[in-house]
Amino acid sequence: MSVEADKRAAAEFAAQLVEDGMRVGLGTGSTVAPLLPALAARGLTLRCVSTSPATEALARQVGLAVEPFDEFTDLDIAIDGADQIGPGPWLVKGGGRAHTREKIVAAAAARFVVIASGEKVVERIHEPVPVELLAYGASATLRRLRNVVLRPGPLSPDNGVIADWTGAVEDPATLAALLDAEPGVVAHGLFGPELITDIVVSTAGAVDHRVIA
Ligand code: DER
Repeated sequence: MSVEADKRAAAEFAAQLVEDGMRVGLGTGSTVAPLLPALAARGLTLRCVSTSPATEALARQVGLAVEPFDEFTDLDIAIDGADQIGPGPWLVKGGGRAHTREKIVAAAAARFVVIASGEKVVERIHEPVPVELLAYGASATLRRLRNVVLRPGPLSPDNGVIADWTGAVEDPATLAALLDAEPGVVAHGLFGPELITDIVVSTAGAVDHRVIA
C-alpha cells in the first residue's frame, strides 16, 4: 500500500471518531487532506476550526462549516498529522509551517488525534524541529539561539518567522523547555504527551489506533 493510501486510511479511521454536533479542530498537511472529504461524507452537523488558510479552503470545498476560532473557548476534538512520532509520545510538527496554530488548537481540544502513515514513526525524535519566531527582534533571537537557522520561504499566517532547530535532540522535554523559555520564540514543533490523546498510524494498510489518555 502506498504512503498516500496509508495517509488516507489513517485519516478515514480518525473521521469515524467524530460525533454529530462536535466542534472540530482541523490540522494542516497532506494527511489531513483526505480527512476533510471523509468528514464531509459522514453528513454530520459539525462546527470546524482551521489551522491554516490551505485547510480552510479545502474544508470549504467539501462543504464543511469553518468558523473563526474566536467563536470557541474549547473544542471537542482536533485531528492533525505529524512529521515525526516518537517515544513519549512526542511529535515533531511544523513541516507545513502551521505548528503554532496547530498547537493552540490541540491545546483547546478535549481529544487530540494524531494521524500518520507508518514512516512517520521514529525510534528517537531528531532534528529539524520547527520554531516560529516573532518577527520583531528575530535577528537578536536567532543570535541568542544556537542551532536555530532560518527556513527559506514565507512568513507564517500570523506573520511569524519560521526557522528550525538543527542541533541534536537529546531529550524532547528538555529542548521544549529551552525553546519555550526563549523570549521571541512564539512556538516550537515539539508536541508532548500532555497534548496527545490518540495516535492513528496506518502501515501497509494496517491501521493501529493507540489511545494515550
Ligand atoms: O506542518 C505540520 O504541522 C503538519 O501537520 C505536518 O506535521 C504533517 O504534515 P503531512 O501530513 O503532510 O506529513
